[in-house]
Amino acid sequence: MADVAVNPTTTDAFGDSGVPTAPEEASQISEPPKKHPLEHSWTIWFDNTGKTKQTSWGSALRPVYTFSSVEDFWCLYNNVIQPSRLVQGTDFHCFKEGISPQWEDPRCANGGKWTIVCNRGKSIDMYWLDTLLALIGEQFDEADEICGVVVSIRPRQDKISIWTRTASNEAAQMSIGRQWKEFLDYNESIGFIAHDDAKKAGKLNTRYFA
Ligand code: MGP
Repeated sequence: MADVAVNPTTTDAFGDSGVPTAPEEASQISEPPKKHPLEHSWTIWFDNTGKTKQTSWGSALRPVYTFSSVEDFWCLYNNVIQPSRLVQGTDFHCFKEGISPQWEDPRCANGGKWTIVCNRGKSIDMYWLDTLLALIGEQFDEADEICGVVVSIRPRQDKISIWTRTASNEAAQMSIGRQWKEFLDYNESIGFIAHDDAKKAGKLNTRYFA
């Protein structure tokens, strides 16, 4: 999938030096190449749970950027630091535009999440990128079921979770869980927790395993 990358910096009327080209030269430049649209627009959200322990959950949750083309994705990705270099307590989300990464959003309310845990270092960066590419490239058979993904940097173990819409749709959840493991070549068992169950009993209530 990575071979779809293009260099967005070559699409403007600036030379390699960053200096604008002369007017006659610029007039010969035809329209910049068209960007390759994604099926959905995606919004990156940022949260720092560590700094908000004393306040309510999500009070630092912010949308930071929305992209809707392959080129804008790579532009963002190349300019945003890797998960392994984020500070403890950071959550970084990539959700379909219009869906906010919280249980309260109506598209998430009846859903849940699959979670993989990762060791610090390169593996989380690789899993994060591969997951993003699978999502924005609509690689999942049940792509419509997916709300987004979050990477959580925590002192003990980092984790990545895919949020889905309909926890009661077991077949769809199992398809997403199995395909995700295949895409990442991830061999450990992973669990799916419905948000409703998380509210009541936390991790004790894992509903599905893949
Ligand atoms: P979590 O981050 O989903 O669990 O929720 P985790 O991964 O066990 O914890 P972490 O410390 O590794 O982040 C942790 C707690 O945050 C929950 O018990 C809720 O109190 C609160 N919380 C989490 N989420 C995703 C939401 C949400 O969407 N809405 C609200 N209101 N609270 C949430």
